[in-house]
Amino acid sequence: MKFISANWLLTCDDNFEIIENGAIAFDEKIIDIGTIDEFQIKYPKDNIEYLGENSVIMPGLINTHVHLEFSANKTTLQYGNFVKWLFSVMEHREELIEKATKELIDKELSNMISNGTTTIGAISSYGFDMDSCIQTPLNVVYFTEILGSKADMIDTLFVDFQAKLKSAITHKSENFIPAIAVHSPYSTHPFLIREVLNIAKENKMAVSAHFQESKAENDWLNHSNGEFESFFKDMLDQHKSLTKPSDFLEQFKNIEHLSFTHCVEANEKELEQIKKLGATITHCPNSNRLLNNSILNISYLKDIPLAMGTDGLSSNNTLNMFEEIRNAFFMHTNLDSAALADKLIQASTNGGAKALGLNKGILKKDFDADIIAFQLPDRCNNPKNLSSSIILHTSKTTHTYIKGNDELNK
Ligand code: MCF
Ligand code: FE
Repeated sequence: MKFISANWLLTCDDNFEIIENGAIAFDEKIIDIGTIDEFQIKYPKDNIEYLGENSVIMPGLINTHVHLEFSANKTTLQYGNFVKWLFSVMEHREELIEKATKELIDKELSNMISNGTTTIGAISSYGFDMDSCIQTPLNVVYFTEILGSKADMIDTLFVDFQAKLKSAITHKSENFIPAIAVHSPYSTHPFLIREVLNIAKENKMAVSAHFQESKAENDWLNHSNGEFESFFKDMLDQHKSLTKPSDFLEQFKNIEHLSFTHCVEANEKELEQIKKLGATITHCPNSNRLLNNSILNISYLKDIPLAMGTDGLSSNNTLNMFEEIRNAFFMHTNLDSAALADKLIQASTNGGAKALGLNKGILKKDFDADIIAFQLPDRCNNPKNLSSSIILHTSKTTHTYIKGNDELNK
């Protein structure tokens, strides 16, 4: 059993309890949690390692949505407009995928560990990131993606999807968990959606989908016009949207661990449906900014659970979750800064675990010991300022424990 202590311990439980001078005992799971004083009485013979001045202990960060196969993009893709970006992905996809070698993906995963991430939801379009995801110490919920709207391609696409999913299932382990991603309502045929969701239900798999990411998507789904019209006509000879947003959402009933990424254009009715489905919204603020999509209206979400993701390097310059939530902190100017900071930290831990269906994200007895620690540059006098101090001053951790092992100090 290991014992560590710090000036501040954020449990990220549902009440966002913070313990000043906190201590935690763990092996693979969390065994006990309390104040340093309590621990000294309870465990008089054990060495409780103090992590230094202005130290903080909190749950590891959960990056609920990332596309590792696009990790080679730096300056290739066209930002500033969602449809132009999509065209540029189609044009450069082969070269980007080829450049995203195992070494490159491994390097990104190891950077994530240094940046305090302990779990990712990896959306896999091709399966080329599978070996890296199996070998990394990170916990990976591995989403095999289904994508394709052309009726004459459905059978081929489904066979290909089944083969990739089967391969993921063969490698299932405690820290590599197969799951299913539906790319989006505009790009995936309703037949494929129905079939893959049946598989998800039978196997109790987590499911994720991009939803209402851009105005172009909203116009196309509701009116079959807008910026997507020429895209579908020219690329796919398709003249009408295959589904309405609410019909798309209806298909996701009875999925236990469900998340929709982006949702920046979702209207009140769609948000109500998302809430009824018990789903989480995954917010990827950097990606929304770079593709000139809207800023998610967090107040509009009311009590829909929130998680955070970086999306891929196809629409971001970093996979560092601290940098992601720092940008979100500056972006949502209509919210009180301290309350927003708490919400973003909660969404990056507890919220991510809920979206992915994991026993993580909270420092509490019997939860997995995915724990990070770091030091703030100076004393924090008030727990009310702790989350914003963390978000403003942290990019890396000194300790990243995954199931009780410190992956930074081996
Ligand atoms: O979330 C962003 C933007 N929205 C949609 N798709 C992607 C994102 N980042 C990467 N993608 C992938 C997606 O999984 O790009 C491809 C899909 O395989 C786009 S479809 C040509
Ligand atoms: Fe994405």
